Amino acid sequence: MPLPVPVLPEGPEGVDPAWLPDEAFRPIGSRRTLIRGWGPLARTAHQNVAEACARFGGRVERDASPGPFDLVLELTPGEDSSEAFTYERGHGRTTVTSSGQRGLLYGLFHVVRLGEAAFREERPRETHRPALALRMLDHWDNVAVHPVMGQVERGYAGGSLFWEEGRARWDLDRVLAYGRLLAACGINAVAVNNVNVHETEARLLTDRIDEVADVAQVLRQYGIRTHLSVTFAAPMVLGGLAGADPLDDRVREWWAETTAQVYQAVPDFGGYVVKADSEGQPGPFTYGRSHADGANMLAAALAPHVGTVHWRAFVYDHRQDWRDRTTDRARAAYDHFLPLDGEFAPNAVLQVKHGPMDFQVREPVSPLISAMSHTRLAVELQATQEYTGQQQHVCWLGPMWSEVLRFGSEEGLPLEELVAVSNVGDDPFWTGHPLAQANLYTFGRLAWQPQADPAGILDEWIGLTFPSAPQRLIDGLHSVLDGSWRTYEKYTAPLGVGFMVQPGHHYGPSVDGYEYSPWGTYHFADRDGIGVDRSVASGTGYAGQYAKPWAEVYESPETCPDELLLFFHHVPYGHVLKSGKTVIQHIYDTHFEGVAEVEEAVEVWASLAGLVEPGRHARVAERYEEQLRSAREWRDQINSYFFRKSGVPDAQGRLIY
Ligand code: GCV
Repeated sequence: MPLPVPVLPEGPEGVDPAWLPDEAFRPIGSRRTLIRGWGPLARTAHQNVAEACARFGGRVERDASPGPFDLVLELTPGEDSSEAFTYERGHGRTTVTSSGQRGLLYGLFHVVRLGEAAFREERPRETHRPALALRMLDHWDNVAVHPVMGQVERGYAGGSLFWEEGRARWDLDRVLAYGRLLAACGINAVAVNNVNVHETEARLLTDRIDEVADVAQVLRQYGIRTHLSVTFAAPMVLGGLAGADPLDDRVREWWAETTAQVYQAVPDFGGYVVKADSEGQPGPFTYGRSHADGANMLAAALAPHVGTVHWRAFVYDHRQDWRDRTTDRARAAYDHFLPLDGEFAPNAVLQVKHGPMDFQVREPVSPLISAMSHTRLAVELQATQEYTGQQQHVCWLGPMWSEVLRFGSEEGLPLEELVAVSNVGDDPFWTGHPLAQANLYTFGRLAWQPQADPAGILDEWIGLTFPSAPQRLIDGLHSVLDGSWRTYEKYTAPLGVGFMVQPGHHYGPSVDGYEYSPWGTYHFADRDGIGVDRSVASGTGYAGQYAKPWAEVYESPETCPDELLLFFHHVPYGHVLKSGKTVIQHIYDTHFEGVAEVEEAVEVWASLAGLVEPGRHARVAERYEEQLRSAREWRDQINSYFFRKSGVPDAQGRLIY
């Protein structure tokens, strides 16, 4: 029985279509498509094609309709949960097949990405499948507006997409549009609330689970499973128990019953995300239990429902004294978790930040990731630009993430899952800075294929977001985005030292902002030199947490890569880098260069006026003004600080205040 041609719910007014403008669907919408097979996501695929056809004059048919067809999307017998699809073009027809609902939808978006080429270029059958099973976004969204952090912790794109006026949004059209964008870059899971779980948000687990169900019901239409951040203390704060000891039977029963109720409300619920014994959040240490005990208790509650617990490894001492040179925050995750390797339940995933500190512009890859060979791992990236310009600055993170994912060996990191902290809010451009959308898209595509060339993904994003753009626009967009991470690195903290930011909000320079704080974030600059000695021979021993050859490479200033030198070593300002420059001259040069690169990008952007839709152009131009101001401030503060400390003048005699 053919379905009536449905029309997608009206898109939310005034919202940027990001990488799915109507125009991206023209090649499909102006042709004849056949969809074979039934199911919820086949229906979603049908809706998308039908909407495009209504706009561009093509037709979409179901099942047994007579041909000919330009495009056939077909569900084949087999594994229903498959995300893989085949693609081929021959005899005047493009065919996508999958045995899975998600696979079919991903196949459709593959055709959208190819555009006209999907109907012109002959292609033998090829199979596409994601390298990583879980590709998840964590939203640090609060339901209630937090007095210090606002609604979205470290959010730079307005309020929450999910929560409004203290509850789940009544109108979830925007969430549906979000689900569509995410599916189009391959993301299949979303955690809908902050890992710092406050009082109101704790209740999403129990008496407010229906609100989570509302959101899940919408995301499900695009193959996205919903996860929830929960507080380890939930049995006390919600269940009235005296404690939350993970080995106490009453506590375990409470979690088992509560979890069963969650699945009543959300049958395809993905599982829990937990930040425990970290930055003041409750955890198993209170009861003398280990992180494995804590994670396994939740894993046991989730196992009957095939759910997963994501247990975060971001555990460190945040009450340190800067005089204490033996405690090193960079060591903490490895020291805490390596002894537990092999102790985690099969449905417990350890979620590890990509670097050992906290999403700085440059960090080495966390040694824990390669070390936990008997534990399921997810690597956590940060799309929200907490330390990389807060979506005021253009900082496309594709190259950084790609370096992380390719670290160590030909195959890259041993991973099953990739997570990023979302950079999206209720801003009309989704990410505040319209060009920050490229980070979200790149994350999804890298999670699908971690070995992909990030510059190719960037071009894909440009092609989708600006279909039929003239070459000048394509080149301009590519040039302002492609090198922007390195530009940002140049004008901010040098050579792998981090945290030279304003305390609290983390925007803008403050060289000593975190230098005497309890957070374990020091650069130890004095009149003679700068950097943290993390060698085994004379420092904290962190370099020894790596396997060979990295332990040796990082151990000595002679072999340590320049860009991480100050992360691993304390050296004099006159130390000569592999580049041939001294550390102090490198600091001056990169800071002048970084600002010059921003000035150039500002000009490129100005030259694109008229080629970009005016609202979007104006938003980016306004952000560039702030980026330039801020980059100059960074340059001057960093240069003056180190000129004063070292007493060494700039070899080129440029203006240093
Ligand atoms: C959600 C950093 C951020 C915090 C964040 C924390 C984490 O410390 O500044 O806002 O809390 O990381 O990842 O848990």
